[in-house]
Amino acid sequence: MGETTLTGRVVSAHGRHYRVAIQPSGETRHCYPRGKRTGIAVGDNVQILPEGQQEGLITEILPRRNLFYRSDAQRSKLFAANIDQLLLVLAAEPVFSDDLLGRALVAAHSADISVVILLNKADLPGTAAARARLAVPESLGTPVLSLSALDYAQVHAQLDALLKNQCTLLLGQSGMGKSTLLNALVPEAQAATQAHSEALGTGRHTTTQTRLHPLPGGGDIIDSPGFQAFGLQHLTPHEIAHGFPEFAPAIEQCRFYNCTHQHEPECGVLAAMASGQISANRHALYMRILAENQAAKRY
Ligand SMILES: Nc1nc2c(ncn2[C@@H]2O[C@H](COP(=O)(O)OP(=O)(O)O)[C@@H](O)[C@H]2O)c(=O)[nH]1
Ligand SMILES: [Mg+2]
Ligand SMILES: [Zn+2]
Repeated sequence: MGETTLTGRVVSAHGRHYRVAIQPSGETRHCYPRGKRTGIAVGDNVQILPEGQQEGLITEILPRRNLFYRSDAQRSKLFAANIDQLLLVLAAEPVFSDDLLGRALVAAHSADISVVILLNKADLPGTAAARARLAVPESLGTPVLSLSALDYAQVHAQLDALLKNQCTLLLGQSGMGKSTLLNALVPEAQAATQAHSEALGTGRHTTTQTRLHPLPGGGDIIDSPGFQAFGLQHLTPHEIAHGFPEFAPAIEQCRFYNCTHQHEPECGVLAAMASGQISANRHALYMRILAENQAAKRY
């Protein structure tokens, strides 16, 4: 059985349709999972059984380094596997959501994936005010870059070294400029996106699929569709707390080893919040995520 299987990397996902780049030739095949199997992500290394010259059946997902995903009450949405870093794209307009930003950061911190925040549309007058809203993540050590994706020279000057030889996931709400940024970095990407939407007959240029693009200078960038929700139902209470790095020193001061940092006496996190070291907004986000997970478990 072994002699006919091929190994490859998933380079695009759209529903249950996957494109797999076969190693080492690099030829791509249109693949689909066996049976009802889901849970395959862009960036996954997989084994396939070839069918004809252009198709294949995905039979196995090889072990992952990491998986970045969100999970709402109904289902999980896999963004990508085996990534080196997350580039979170925000802008002054449309206004970004603090709640969604906070959740994406929790998901990344809890999976130990490093994050760089990119404040795009630096040419817009609201940029300084938007940057002020990033004070908390910045103070926690998340780098914040600011540029205009319309200015290709600026994009290359600020991002080429960061992205070189890394696998980077581009993530952000729609309208923040992910596609514009991708086009600046990968000149062929625009043509590829358009060909795809024509093939689907949608005629839309909104990104509906997740797709990995090799960068001309080495490395890969993964473009993902925008999102309006970011559930974290897959995290345990401990992982949620781990997703807030500023809680770590305070947690050591909690009296109870199983403190949930919500109402317990002599809680280090509540004390740090009372003295202003932990932001009340961040603690409120922590409480929301925790409450959602507890509500989900009751079903
Ligand atoms: N002023 C300004 N507009 C930008 C910039 N980057 C993107 N845009 C515009 O923002 C809109 C949304 O960009 P798009 O790349 O489609 O966002 P996506 O939904 O995140 O992929 C488009 O009209 C872009 O032309 C920028 O740096 N400055
Ligand atoms: Mg887009
Ligand atoms: Zn506590």
